[in-house]
Amino acid sequence: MTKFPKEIAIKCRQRVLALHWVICLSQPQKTSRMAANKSKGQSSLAFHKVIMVGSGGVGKSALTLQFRYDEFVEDYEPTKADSYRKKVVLDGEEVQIDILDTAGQEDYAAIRDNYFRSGEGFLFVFSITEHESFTATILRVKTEEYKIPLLVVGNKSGLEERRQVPVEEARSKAEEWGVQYVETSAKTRANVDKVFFDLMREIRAKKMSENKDKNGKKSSENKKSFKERC
Ligand SMILES: Nc1nc2c(ncn2[C@@H]2O[C@H](COP(=O)(O)OP(=O)(O)OP(=O)(O)O)[C@@H](O)[C@H]2O)c(=O)[nH]1
Ligand SMILES: [Mg+2]
Repeated sequence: MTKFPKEIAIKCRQRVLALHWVICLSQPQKTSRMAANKSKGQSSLAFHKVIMVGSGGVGKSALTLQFRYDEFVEDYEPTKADSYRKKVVLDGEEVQIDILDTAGQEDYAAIRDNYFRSGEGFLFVFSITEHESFTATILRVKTEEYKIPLLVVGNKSGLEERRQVPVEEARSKAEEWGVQYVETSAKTRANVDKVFFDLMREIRAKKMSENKDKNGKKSSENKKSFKERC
């Protein structure tokens, strides 16, 4: 029997997961409600959906692959859309992170823009060696709803001699938006875990405050109906 190459199997899995994101687009509420309705005995792993955004070649895939597989990929192969899944322990709790690695190349913009709605948090990645990629980030963050959890990530921090974006410039923009700015290197793994974990913490905090609001609303509705009944 001919052996199915491992690389092809991995690629197929990424595409299937990316497709899963498209399907979830039409029913995000349903999924979270289903999780909430699980009985106490059943394991209900928390899911956090993260989307990688940024210009072509800035290192979105390299960061994702480094986080997922602890590997640095030297070759540049423009992404259309790939999805990755990993179980991690976040502050003592086992959670699952779903990462959607989107296309930076404008040729694939239509595919990319379709996915945005389904993200719970975003890593806006630019390369510190390319000022244009930073400008593109500024435009994107401006046009996106940035009340959602997001981090601005200056990647390729190991290439200091080719730096075009001063730390202060990026930091002051991030401060203006009230978000965190972190520099990473997909090559050396510097701050790679940090950006994914910090983003998951922000997503978790937002979900918790939304749940509180919902529960608060419910209990005040219950109180009201009790009063009305009396
Ligand atoms: N030295 C160095 N090279 C990097 C780093 N991150 C990515 N690269 C290289 O930059 C090139 C582009 O990286 P990708 O991760 O494919 O870029 P991308 O943002 O996914 O690009 P698109 O898929 O087209 O949007 C590859 O050759 C990577 O090896 C880094 O931190 N340091
Ligand atoms: Mg890519």
